[in-house]
Amino acid sequence: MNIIKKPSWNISENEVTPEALFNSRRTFLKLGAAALVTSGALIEALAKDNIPVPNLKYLKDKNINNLDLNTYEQITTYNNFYEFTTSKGGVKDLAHTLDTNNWEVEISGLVEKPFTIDVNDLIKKFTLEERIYRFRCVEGWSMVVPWNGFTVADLIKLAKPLSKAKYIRFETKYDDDMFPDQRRGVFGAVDYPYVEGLRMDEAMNDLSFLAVGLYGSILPKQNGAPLRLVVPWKYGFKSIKSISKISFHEEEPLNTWQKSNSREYGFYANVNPNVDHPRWSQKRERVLGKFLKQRTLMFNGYEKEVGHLYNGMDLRKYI
Ligand SMILES: Nc1nc2c(c(=O)[nH]1)N[C@H]1C(S)=C(S)[C@@H](COP(=O)(O)O)O[C@H]1N2
Ligand SMILES: [Mo]
Repeated sequence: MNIIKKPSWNISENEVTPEALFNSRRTFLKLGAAALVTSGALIEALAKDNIPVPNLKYLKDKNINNLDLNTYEQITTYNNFYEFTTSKGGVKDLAHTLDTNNWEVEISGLVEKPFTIDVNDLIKKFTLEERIYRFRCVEGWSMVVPWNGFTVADLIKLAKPLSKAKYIRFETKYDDDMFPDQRRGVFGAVDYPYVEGLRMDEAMNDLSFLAVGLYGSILPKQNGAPLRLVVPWKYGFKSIKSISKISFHEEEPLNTWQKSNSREYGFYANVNPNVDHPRWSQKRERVLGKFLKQRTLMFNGYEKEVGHLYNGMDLRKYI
């Protein structure tokens, strides 16, 4: 846990009240926001690292794999969000036009009864938890992120799909006042709105997650506020941001990157060091903030949890 290693957390014991809150970061996060904001010392410490004061309550991830978290700064300043720009450093400065007020999420397609719900009312229906996940972009960089949110499985239970629904489809909001490239289309290779999908058994897997926050606070706009998918065993482009439509289908949805270039990007996009991208190797990756590259793991390290979903499938064909 990298926050605790940082000098700003070296607050002497007697400066801190109540002591129980601060003896470990683990305790601190478990208690949630309400107890926290009472401490000026803590707020200062968070501010020094540019980490917002946590404003979500959630069940803590035990981080049994001891993943080394990327910093809040790294996660929120290096982004892919083509609706704003293709410059990874530029997204954070442009994303202010994304307006998450009165954000509705439409649930439709093969469900018992379609409905539309305000995203805040949707979030209130679930117990939030933290998920510390590896995140691997198809371009060869990666990071470790402490997300907050709920499982796609929980969302599916609420949506009540019919048994003939075999796929779930997600769509980013379409609003060219909020997303400048939806109007300009400068990056012509991508059709908006951005679309992604999962097979229903993939979506029901416990790893499939809908994030509403990171590091204990609501998602920054550049990371896909107010609601984004996180599928940690798949390349990052599957993790669609700023979702406003979720629907259920019999047929496999055509996702944005497959539509744009089906030779290079498919529907599955499982992280796989043994299948190269047509233009580069996928054997290694650069973790944000680290100098040396590291080996990429099969299914991004989640083979035990998801390998069975692809039994009998040729992963060279189903890219
Ligand atoms: N709507 C939308 N979702 C998107 C993208 C995008 O351009 N638009 N980029 C994808 C890609 S390629 C990656 S790697 C991740 C990046 O997420 P991050 O900026 O939170 O790291 O978002 C994915 N989701
Ligand atoms: Mo990506």
